[in-house]
Amino acid sequence: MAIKSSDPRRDYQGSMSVAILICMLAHFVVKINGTAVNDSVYYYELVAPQPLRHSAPIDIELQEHRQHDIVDMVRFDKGKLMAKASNLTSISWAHAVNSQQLLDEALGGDIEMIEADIVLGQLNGEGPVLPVMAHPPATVSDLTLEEFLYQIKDYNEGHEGAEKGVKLDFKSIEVFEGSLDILDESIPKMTYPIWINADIISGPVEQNSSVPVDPSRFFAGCMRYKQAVLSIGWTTRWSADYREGEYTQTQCDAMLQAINDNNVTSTGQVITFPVRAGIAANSGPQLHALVAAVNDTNESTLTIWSSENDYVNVAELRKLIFSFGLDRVYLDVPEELSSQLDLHKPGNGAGTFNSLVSFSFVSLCFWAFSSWLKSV
Ligand SMILES: *[C@@H]1O[C@H](CO)[C@@H](O)[C@H](O)[C@H]1NC(C)=O
Ligand SMILES: *[C@@H]1O[C@H](CO)[C@@H](O)[C@H](O)[C@H]1NC(C)=O
Ligand SMILES: *[C@@H]1O[C@H](CO)[C@@H](O)[C@H](O)[C@H]1NC(C)=O
Ligand SMILES: *[C@@H]1O[C@H](CO)[C@@H](O)[C@H](O)[C@H]1NC(C)=O
Ligand SMILES: *[C@@H]1O[C@H](CO)[C@@H](O)[C@H](O)[C@H]1NC(C)=O
Ligand SMILES: CC(=O)N[C@H]1CO[C@H](CO)[C@@H](O)[C@@H]1O
Repeated sequence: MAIKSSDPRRDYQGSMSVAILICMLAHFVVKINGTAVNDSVYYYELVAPQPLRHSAPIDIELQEHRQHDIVDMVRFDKGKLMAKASNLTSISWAHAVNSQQLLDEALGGDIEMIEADIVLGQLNGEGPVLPVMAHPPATVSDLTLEEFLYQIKDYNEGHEGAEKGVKLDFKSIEVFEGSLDILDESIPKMTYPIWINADIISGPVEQNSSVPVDPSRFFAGCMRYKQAVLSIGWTTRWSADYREGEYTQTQCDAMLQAINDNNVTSTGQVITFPVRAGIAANSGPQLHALVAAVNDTNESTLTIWSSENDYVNVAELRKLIFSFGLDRVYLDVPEELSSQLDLHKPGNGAGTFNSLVSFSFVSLCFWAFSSWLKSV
């Protein structure tokens, strides 16, 4: 991230420095574990050396101004990012952004994460078969994966400090492997969150119409992108008409097995489990056991998603969210459902949400992870 602006504020607004700060603070918080935090000095020292990187001579008076600016700015950003990390459900999503029009809307709106599906298909129904943005059974799109990623990168370069993250949902192992050249080219340059998603295990309810993405081949590809969050889920069958059904112990064990067989926790990659709201609501014990099992080596989170019109037991889902804590659950669901969830106050006393000291290193770094990696 080149330091180029003449406006002192902008110099420090790069997500890179914010990311470093957040990660350092997370270490700090973990270390003191439970005692009160006074981090203002710490922050100040961390950022203050930055002006030395300027090649131009720096006027002393200007530098003093800058240091005041830094402290103010860092406090501001710290607060904002802390709020996000302590309440991952407050991160906003655009879901199924599978066309040029939807991408334009997502980039023009104030959402923070763009979720989209990738299949092998054709651009506008003609030409070669290539990775395009569409959800099965569609195989035609007006947007290729390459163009989609390019437009997000272009947007983010022009909106430093307000970058949007991206979650790529690969619908088959063929399209994932067919996308590796594009990902090789684009992911290392990303200074914003990148999640790679696939449904790698056959899941509820007796889902047998879509083939899961081969876990070993998927993980083998993902190893190339250490900065990417691994979002690994189950194929699902659900709708407005379902009431019963859960992520069974067998299905959760199969997920854990796939993670262990492929040495995924040894890569240090961040893991989130995408779970369908209506089914997750019925699956508390199994999901807790899964997260706890992964937690032996690596902390993980849930990403609750839902299709429009899915049946969801809202009270049970709410209980599930607070049982994990708002710092462990991303929420990518339709507006109607999120407003019903009423997440502003913890319910049932089971929540882990409390204060600054409850932040986990992973939760904090999740959001800033790719920027942080770029800096080391
Ligand atoms: C935090 O540390 C700074 C600098 O040492 C000090 O001025 C400030 O009063 C401290 N704040 C609290 C709440 O202890
Ligand atoms: C999928 O499951 C349904 C219900 O269990 C069953 O009727 C159907 O034959 C199965 N289809 C395949 C392709 O196995
Ligand atoms: C996982 O690690 C073990 C022990 O280091 C090794 O034998 C095995 O081949 C690895 N498996 C994969 C899929 O990398
Ligand atoms: C994960 O492990 C850490 C450290 O071992 C522990 O403090 C934390 O409570 C665990 N979280 C869950 C959800 O099991
Ligand atoms: C968490 O974020 C959600 C969504 O923005 C919001 O409705 C809720 O009030 C927040 N909860 C807390 C405890 O901050
Ligand atoms: C993000 C994270 O917690 N990564 C850890 C995952 O587990 C390996 C092996 O224990 C650690 O080395 C990583 O730091």
